[in-house]
Amino acid sequence: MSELLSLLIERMGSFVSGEELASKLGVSRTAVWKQVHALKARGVEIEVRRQGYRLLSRPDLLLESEIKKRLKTRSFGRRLYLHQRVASTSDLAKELARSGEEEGSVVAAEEQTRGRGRVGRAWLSPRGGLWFSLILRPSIAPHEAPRITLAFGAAVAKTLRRLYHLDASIKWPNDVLIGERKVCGILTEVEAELDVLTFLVAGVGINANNSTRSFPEEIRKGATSLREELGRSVDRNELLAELLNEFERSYEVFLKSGKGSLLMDWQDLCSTLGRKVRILTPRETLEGEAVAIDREGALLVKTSTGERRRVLYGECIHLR
Ligand code: BT5
Repeated sequence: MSELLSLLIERMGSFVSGEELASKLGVSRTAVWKQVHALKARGVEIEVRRQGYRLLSRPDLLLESEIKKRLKTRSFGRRLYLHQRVASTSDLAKELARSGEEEGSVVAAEEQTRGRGRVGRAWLSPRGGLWFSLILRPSIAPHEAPRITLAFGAAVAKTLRRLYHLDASIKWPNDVLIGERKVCGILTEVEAELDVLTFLVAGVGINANNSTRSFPEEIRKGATSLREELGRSVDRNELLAELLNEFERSYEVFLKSGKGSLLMDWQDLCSTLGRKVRILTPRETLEGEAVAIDREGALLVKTSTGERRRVLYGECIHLR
């Protein structure tokens, strides 16, 4: 179905005969007809006439062929599982990983009904957003996993800057902001045996073409979407492919050279450094100035008494 749609996208606005489509796809004309009707049922606007089929507007759907034609990766996104509606793409990715799925596979969905944030928080995932999870099998110790989240956060911020010229920055540890509003969250989950990581699932949620207006007030005031920032929709297939290209590049640097060079990027893209922050950890709340990120990805905070504290996990609030 995705290939048929790709052919219609290439010829948008003009009729393509059933015969031509059938021969290009190597299927019968009846099969083409059935696929067209399945697409129409999903809301894709296709006009059906005697002379063939005509796509009336570009559909906002994740399509394997549209993603793959832009991928420059070795393994990331080479296997794609695209769904309409799931509870959580990270749950599916974890199930796949447990049954031996290879590194680089991606699960994405148009909509999540139980999207998850950290520590049991909910992640709102209506249609129009980009919700996906990537399976990785790095040979690292579980405590090194947060560095990968940092690297991917930087990769998201860089990609949003490059594709859309937006003022994207990272809020330690795992949010991507535009201005002061959250456009993306990343959830990294690991499974390990003893001290060896068996797999890691990086779940990425980006408010792309969805609106944040329907979100509850307390979430809406801190959230934004690409469409709201740009005043137009983005091509989510292009965005996903470009993110995977950037993720794989960062991941390879991370595996080869440790984290040095990633940190350089990270510092440049981080809006937390130099700010007054409040950090909430399960044990305490502390306030001070965020002064640095260390090699482990921990945030160093200088408190009002001049004490330097190191926080590896926690919630960060920008105070000014
Ligand atoms: C995160 O958690 O930011 C990680 C979000 C990861 C979502 C992806 S989507 C694909 C994959 N599948 C999943 O089930 N999850 C991953 P955290 O830092 O805990 O932030 C959660 C908080 O962000 C919530 O408590 C809300 O306040 C806010 N929030 C919820 N939905 C949001 C949205 N769509 N946009 C902006 N903020 C949101």
